[in-house]
Amino acid sequence: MRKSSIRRTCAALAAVTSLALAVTACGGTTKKDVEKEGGSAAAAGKADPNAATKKGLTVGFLPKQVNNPYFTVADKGGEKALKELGSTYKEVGTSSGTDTAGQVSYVNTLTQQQVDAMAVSAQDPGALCTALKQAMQNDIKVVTYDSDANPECRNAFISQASADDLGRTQVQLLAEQIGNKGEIAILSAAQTATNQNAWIEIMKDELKDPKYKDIKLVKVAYGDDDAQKSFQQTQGLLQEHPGIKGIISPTTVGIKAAAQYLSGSKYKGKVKLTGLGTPNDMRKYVKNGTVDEFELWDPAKLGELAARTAVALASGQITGKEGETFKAGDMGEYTIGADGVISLGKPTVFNAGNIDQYNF
Ligand code: RAM
Repeated sequence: MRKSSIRRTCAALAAVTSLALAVTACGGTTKKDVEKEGGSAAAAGKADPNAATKKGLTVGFLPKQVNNPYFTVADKGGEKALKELGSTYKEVGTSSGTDTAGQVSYVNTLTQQQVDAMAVSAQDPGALCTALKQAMQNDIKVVTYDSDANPECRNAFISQASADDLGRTQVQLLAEQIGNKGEIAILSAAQTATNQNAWIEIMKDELKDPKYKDIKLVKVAYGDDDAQKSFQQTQGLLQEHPGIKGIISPTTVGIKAAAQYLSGSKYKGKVKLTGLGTPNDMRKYVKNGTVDEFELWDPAKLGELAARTAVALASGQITGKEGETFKAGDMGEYTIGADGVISLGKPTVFNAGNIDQYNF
């Protein structure tokens, strides 16, 4: 039986039985069968950088949260790239940033729909693993973008910038704004978020530098990428710790909600706020003096790179191994780093001087 017909039969089986059963019955056979059939180098685990870019593929995007403007921009970048490549884009996802069970069922849905690849931003590094592994056993390529899953559960991770750069630069931005002195807090997204947790660990490490000896991190609060909860958490932070001099919010939803709270309070301009935000969300707060400087990468480029990586994987040009390179259209050539991580580049810092040059 050819691989494509194996996949179709299995997906049909998955549709009528429980997916786990279908995958147990089918998943283990697909890869081996292909190898026995003398399938492509990629199917046998080797990249073929000269393989033609396949057209007519379907790539499913599963962001952390569908109604989050950051992911709207990122996924549009993916959609545009897929159109250019002659493939089809689709997006599924939950409206809450903390619905890991919902994310798992969307991975299963994409598997049942036999997409060729999926790009996933994980709300939790471990929760999606079983479902993602089932997808890969069904020969679906899995890239994570923005927020990683455990490395064995995906082929590659498209990282927005190195976690090290992002963690350290956010502390540096705030330290400068508060003159290296005072209590600070972090307003994060979900408590399980892989990306925010990685950055927070690095922030804590950066804070160990003796030059920050007069800065004290008093609390890490979680707003769950929910605007109202993030607003309330900011209010709560300042009630609990009225001496706070600065807040870092490494989430676009959190920083916007915190800015909204600060700008309508007596703390406006006095309590400094930085972190990761989109220029369109933050413009108003930079102009009204609530926020001095914050940073981000271009989410559209992140989505585009995720789409191009997914297509390169599905075309067999790369397998996700360290050292493999591929051409990502106009974005140029990318090399896969350790643990299958592909890094987009350096973040951009936004302030009153440059914010009007950006529209996302
Ligand atoms: C939010 C999400 C996303 C993160 C950005 C900075 O939109 O938590 O995962 O990368 O902020």
